[in-house]
Amino acid sequence: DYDIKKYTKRLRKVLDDDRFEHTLGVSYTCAALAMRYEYDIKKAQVAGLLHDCAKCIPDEKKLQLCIKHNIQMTDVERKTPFLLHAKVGAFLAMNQYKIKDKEIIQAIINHTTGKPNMSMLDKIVYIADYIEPQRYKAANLSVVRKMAFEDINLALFQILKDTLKYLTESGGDIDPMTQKAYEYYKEEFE
Ligand code: DGI
Ligand code: FE
Ligand code: FE
Ligand code: FE
Repeated sequence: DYDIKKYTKRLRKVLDDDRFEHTLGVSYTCAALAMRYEYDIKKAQVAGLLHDCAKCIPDEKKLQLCIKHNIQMTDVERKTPFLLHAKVGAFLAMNQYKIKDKEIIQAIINHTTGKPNMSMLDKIVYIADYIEPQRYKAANLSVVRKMAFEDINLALFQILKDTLKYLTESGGDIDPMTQKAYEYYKEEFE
């Protein structure tokens, strides 16, 4: 079973204070969304807890870990290595935190870019990451926070749309997966 106390203890050591607080916020928000959408609460909590476990690893080290462990990188990830905290985080969840559940691992991989046809847990973590109580630098927060508990797919699409808009305006390189995720859900809503 999941030793949430042990994971939390490790995370407190490997994350800075703000990231640790964000992590707790995401974990509890995941639990709340799991209650609303009748998903396994413990699994949602664990996925939220571990989603950013690689966030405080320096970029150079993340790139090294990807090369060493054959983790495939896109060109955008090579250029924007912070994106790799998702894939590296999934790797650490498996190998350090000993998580065997594939849905949890996938949710960690998908938490930054999203992807087409996300699982319920992918959606829960992706959305919780955006709406957790400490988050304040995101578009349409109060609207999306309410929407998340009313229509999970609509909230997901709104976040994908706002993220793409932000990346386009700020000139960030867009990962192919972010673009594909947006287009997939756009089909559904526009
Ligand atoms: O790790 P967190 O900050 O909690 O959240 P996250 O892992 O979801 O990362 C959020 C940031 O990632 C946000 O500023 C948007 C950015 N992002 C998402 N998709 C892409 C992206 N940045 C770039 N450059 N390209 C993407 O495709
Ligand atoms: Fe993240
Ligand atoms: Fe996110
Ligand atoms: Fe996060």
